[in-house]
Amino acid sequence: LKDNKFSLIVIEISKGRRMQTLERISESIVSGESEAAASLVRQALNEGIASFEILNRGLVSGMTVVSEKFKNNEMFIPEVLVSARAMKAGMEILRPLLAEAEIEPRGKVVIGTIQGDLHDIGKNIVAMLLEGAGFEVVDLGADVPVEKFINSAREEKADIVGMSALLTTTMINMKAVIKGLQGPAKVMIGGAPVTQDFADQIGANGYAPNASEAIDLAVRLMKKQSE
Ligand code: B1M
Repeated sequence: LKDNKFSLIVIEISKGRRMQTLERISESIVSGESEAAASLVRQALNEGIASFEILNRGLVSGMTVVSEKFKNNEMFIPEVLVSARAMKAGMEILRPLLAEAEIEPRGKVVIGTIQGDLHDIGKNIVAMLLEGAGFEVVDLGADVPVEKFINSAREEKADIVGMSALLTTTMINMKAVIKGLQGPAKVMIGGAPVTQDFADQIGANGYAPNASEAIDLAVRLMKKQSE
């Protein structure tokens, strides 16, 4: 009984330490400390925290705070950019680990942020998780011209074309890509202003409100592909 109690205490302490590390990762994103973000991600991995959990409960949770602060005028563009850089520093360490999770490609996704739009944090997360879920991902980057999406989908023989938009003024460019696409590729879209209604309106095959649902959606679209 004594031994059991001791084990429980040890488990609780280590849980507490893990939470602390995740919170510190989140804080390093908010304060925009790239080096701290990278070294805390390494520390979290050494503590045995799963890469998926570090991404969601550390990095993404920090960026969510940044989004809120930006919305409430508590943070401004230069600070947001510094936070975005810290997020990238942390993500660089996780990327190979998330990609290692599966071996056989489940399908090929050509992904990017639509023309006129420089926001790439959410798109990068979706791309990384897709890789982690076993998809082969061709990332076209941000501000991707309509023609480039269309040509790359054909050249890469993409199973899925994924588009992200964060601006109400750019999301409409997704419609032009869908119109120009020929072939069997399915289209999935996402980004803060995008909705299921909008996806239906422009004829996309699916919409996901966040990165984990984007992975489920991609898996579903691959099933439809083979039907
Ligand atoms: Co800009 N920005 N920004 N910004 N920025 C927003 C989007 C805004 C809502 C802020 C606000 O006013 N409240 C607003 C848009 C308003 C609108 O259109 N209605 C805005 C504006 C106006 C602008 C500028 C015009 C500002 C200016 O210059 N005056 C300018 C535009 C530049 C351009 O693109 N041409 C601009 C610039 C910037 C920065 C460069 C400073 C920086 C981007 C840095 C970068 O990405 N490298 C930035 C940021 C960081 C933001 C906010 C604060 C945060 C966005 C973010 O990274 N969120 C944002 C406020 C907000 O969204 N509340 C804002 C975290 C990220 C994890 O979430 O991207 O939503 P998100 O991705 C999620 C889901 O949406 C989903 O999964 C992701 C993970 O769960 N998802 C997909 C995303 N893509 C998907 C694709 C899928 C499926 C799911 O399938 C393919």
